[in-house]
Amino acid sequence: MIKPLVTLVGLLHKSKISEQVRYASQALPQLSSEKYNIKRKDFGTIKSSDVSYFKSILNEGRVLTDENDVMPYNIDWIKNCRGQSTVVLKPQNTAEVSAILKYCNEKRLAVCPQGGNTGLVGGSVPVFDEIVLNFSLMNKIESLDDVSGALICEAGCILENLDNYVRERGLIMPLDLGAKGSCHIGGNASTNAGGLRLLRYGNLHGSILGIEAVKADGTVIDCLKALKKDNTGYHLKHLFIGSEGTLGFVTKVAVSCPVLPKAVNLGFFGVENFENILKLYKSAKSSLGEILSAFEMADFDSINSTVQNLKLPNPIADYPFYVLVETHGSDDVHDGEKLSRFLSKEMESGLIVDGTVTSEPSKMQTIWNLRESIAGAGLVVGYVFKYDVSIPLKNYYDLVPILRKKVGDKALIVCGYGHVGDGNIHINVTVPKYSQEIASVLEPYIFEEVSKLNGSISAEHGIGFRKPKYIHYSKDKSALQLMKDLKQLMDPNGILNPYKVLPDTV
Ligand code: FAD
Ligand code: 2HG
Ligand code: ZN
Repeated sequence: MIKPLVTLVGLLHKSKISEQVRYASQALPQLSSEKYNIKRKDFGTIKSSDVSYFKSILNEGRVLTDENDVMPYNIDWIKNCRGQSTVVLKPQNTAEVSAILKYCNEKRLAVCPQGGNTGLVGGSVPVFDEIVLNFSLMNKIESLDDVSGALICEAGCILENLDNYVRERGLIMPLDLGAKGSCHIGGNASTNAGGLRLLRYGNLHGSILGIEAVKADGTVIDCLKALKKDNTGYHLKHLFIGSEGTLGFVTKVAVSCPVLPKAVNLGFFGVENFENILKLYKSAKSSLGEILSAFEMADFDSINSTVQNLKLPNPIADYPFYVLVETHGSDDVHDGEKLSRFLSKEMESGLIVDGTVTSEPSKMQTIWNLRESIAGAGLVVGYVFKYDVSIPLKNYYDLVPILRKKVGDKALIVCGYGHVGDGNIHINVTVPKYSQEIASVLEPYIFEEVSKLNGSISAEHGIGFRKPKYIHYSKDKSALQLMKDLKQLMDPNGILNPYKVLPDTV
């Protein structure tokens, strides 16, 4: 029986980032299977003998079956999806993951891999009674080569912990995101997470040097080389990067860590219109050159709703648009001057209306905190339809005003923000409560429009549970068929994260 809501809400607030968010509604989300009308596939159902087996290879404490203990693992970060799993397993090493999958494959038991459960497309939680395999106890750092920058660690290491660890040794992680306090490096690899530094350090297909993963039948695939160059046959690690747990479970990762920049400077600017943001981006690339590490934008509604809902300070006045520019370099005076010169030049040209430049850690933190908190701000007042799309820069912001008009007063806020340098905009449509009527105004319309603009329906969050039926807007039939063939080869019984990524029909 489900325990009183008070207890459940307490449990849901376990993770660090969830604490930032006071949810408007304390009700449990509707079951995903009902909300999206999904039929259970023909998998085995868990018996008490299965639970006994899991307890024999893990131990009592690492097999959760109490409904209250299991509940948080069934619900995603935005409280949109709710699965019906009755068992959560917490392996401590690769051999345990392998034994679990071998057993599940033989019994046709479906399994949902879960990292920090910060995913935004419902991929990290079960839909029906899939077993949750949670990686939080696989959190050991194996080695760090401080000359090459190669870090080898287990999949369940929290990104922020890794960043702190390598910082103490003169390096940084090549990726940074608002969920860093909770997300795992294995989750990052499995989603090919982008984030706030991608502009400078590239995506994980480049930064991940090697991967160890477990296939559906329990075979451990060892591609855990920490070499920059390795052209020996097929580059198999890439199959696991971004495949969202549908081809194998990532157990270890080798990551190339860049050098900790000696000088970090941050500018936060007010801008009159979106056209000026594009001009500013072009100018920033030429004025700041190799030290440019982030170029982010947010519209007034994104910043204003974050300020209002989360009571966060905005260091500058109200403007239609905001731009955040960060530099990573090696000379504090030189880099600071470069950014200040850029600010003065563009204030004179009128591209920047107002702005601030700082290298003081606490001030930079305030600005980044405002930017990173946009993702959770709408959840305080209602339900948020989240879209994460890539659009060619000249059309980057086009859909926001169009959607505002289309949803009218059904929405509390329609806002756009994101990683301009990567052509990736996040459009958040906040409504008082989830409704199928509003969902059908937005979808598939938004994906059709993105497709017409030659964009991608998922820039960085993935396809997960929410978007398989829309994947054809971004992927050709021939590519989808190859995805299906690979799935069949690596997971013939389809037990790895079912109902996710792949559409039912090609
Ligand atoms: P989970 O959410 O647990 O899982 C994500 C997917 O990966 C699921 O399909 C899951 O089944 C699978 N998975 C997890 N671990 C493994 C494993 N070891 N092996 C195989 N499959 C696995 N994303 C960005 O790209 N850029 C951002 O800037 C960004 N900012 C965010 C800010 C906030 C506040 C939040 C809440 C989310 C943000 N995200 C962002 C989304 C999310 O944090 C990323 O997708 C992240 O990489 C997920 O990591 P996780 O450990 O939480 O994975
Ligand atoms: C970000 O860039 C994240 O802040 C989250 O990718 C985006 O929640 C979102 O829409
Ligand atoms: Zn993002």
